Amino acid sequence: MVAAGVVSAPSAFASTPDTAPVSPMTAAPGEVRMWEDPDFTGSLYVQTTRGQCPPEGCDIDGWDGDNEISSVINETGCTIRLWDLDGFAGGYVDLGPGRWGNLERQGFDNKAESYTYYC
Ligand SMILES: [Ca+2]
Ligand SMILES: [Ca+2]
Repeated sequence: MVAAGVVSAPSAFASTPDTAPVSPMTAAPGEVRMWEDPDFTGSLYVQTTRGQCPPEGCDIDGWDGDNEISSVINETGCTIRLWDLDGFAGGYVDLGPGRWGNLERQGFDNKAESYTYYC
């Protein structure tokens, strides 16, 4: 009857099975993914690793992605700089590693046309 539970009790971490994750969507380690809509929904327009991009950066497809990206998961360990224009020009926003569920909060919803890695 000693307080053994202090050690063995599950932390809040493990004791929240009723709490649905915000979104089940993930990216694989080393990947960046970008979706058409907030909360990682709609079309998945970008799914790349750094090695798949030229050194100067990656284009977002002009038909399937330009001015449409609304959420991003960055699992690259690098900062992803989203550019307002093709060719890494115009305004930009930097997204560090993590989940960016609504680019409206960064003032960059439906803007990105290209991106570069800063590692
Ligand atoms: Ca959008
Ligand atoms: Ca583009």
